[in-house]
Amino acid sequence: MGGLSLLTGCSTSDESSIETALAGVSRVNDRLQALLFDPTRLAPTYPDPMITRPFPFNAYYGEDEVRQVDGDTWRLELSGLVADRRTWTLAQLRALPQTDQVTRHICVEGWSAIGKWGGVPFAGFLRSIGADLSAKYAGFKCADDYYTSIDMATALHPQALLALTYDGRQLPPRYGFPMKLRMPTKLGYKNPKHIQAIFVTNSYPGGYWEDQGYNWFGGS
Ligand SMILES: Nc1nc2c(c(=O)[nH]1)N[C@H]1C(S)=C(S)[C@@H](COP(=O)(O)O)O[C@H]1N2
Ligand SMILES: [Mo]
Repeated sequence: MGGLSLLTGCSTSDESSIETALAGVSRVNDRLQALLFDPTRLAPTYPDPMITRPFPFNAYYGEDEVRQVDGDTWRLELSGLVADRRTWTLAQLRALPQTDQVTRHICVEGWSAIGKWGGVPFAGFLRSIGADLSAKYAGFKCADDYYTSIDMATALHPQALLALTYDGRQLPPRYGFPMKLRMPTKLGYKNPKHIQAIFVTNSYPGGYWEDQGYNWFGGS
C-alpha cells in the first residue's frame, strides 16, 4: 500500500487513471476477502447490558428525512434467480421462525455500537424461496433509493438476519422499518435498511457507497 499512497500523492499524474487503478486493487481485495471468509466463523455476541443506548442513526441523509414506509401496503419483492417469486407481507414474514442476536455494528466512518436485532435467518429464507445458492450475489433495493449487494457466502452465514425488530420491538423507522438485513460480519454500509426488493444474480450489482469507491466486500 506504500506504493499506492505515493501514487495518490503525485499531483501531476492523471487522477482518473489512478482512480481506475485503485478500483482495480479494491476488486482484488474483494476476491481476497471472499477467499479468507470463513462461513462458519461467528462474529462476537454480547450480553444485553452492553447494548449501546441510544443506538446511533446513520444514513446518506439526516434523521429528519427518514423514510416513512407504510407497513400495511409494503410488500417484499423477489426477483432474479429465485424459483418462488411471490411477494411477502410483513405479517407473513413475522409468522416465520424468529431469532435474535446482540452484535456490534461497525461504520466505516469510525464509530461502532452494540445493538440487538431480531428476525428471520436469511439462509433459511433463501432456501425456502428456492434461491439459486450457487449464484454469486444477493442484491437489495431500498425504499430510500439506497442499494447494496453481498456475496452468497455471507448471505448464507448463520448470523445474517432479515431483521424485523430492534431491541425486542418492531424496527423503528430510523433503523430501517419494516425490514433491514443485519450482518455482523459486514461493515454498516453493507446492511441495507428499508428493504423493498431482494434479487439473486450472477451480474455484479454494486451498491450506493460501493459505486462511489467503498470496498465492495466490506467485511470479514
Ligand atoms: N436504506 C439505507 N440503508 C442503509 C443506509 C442508508 O443510507 N439507507 N446507510 C448505511 C450505513 S452507512 C450505516 S452505518 C447503517 C446505519 O444503521 P443505523 O441507522 O441502524 O445505525 O445503515 C446502512 N444502511
Ligand atoms: Mo456507515
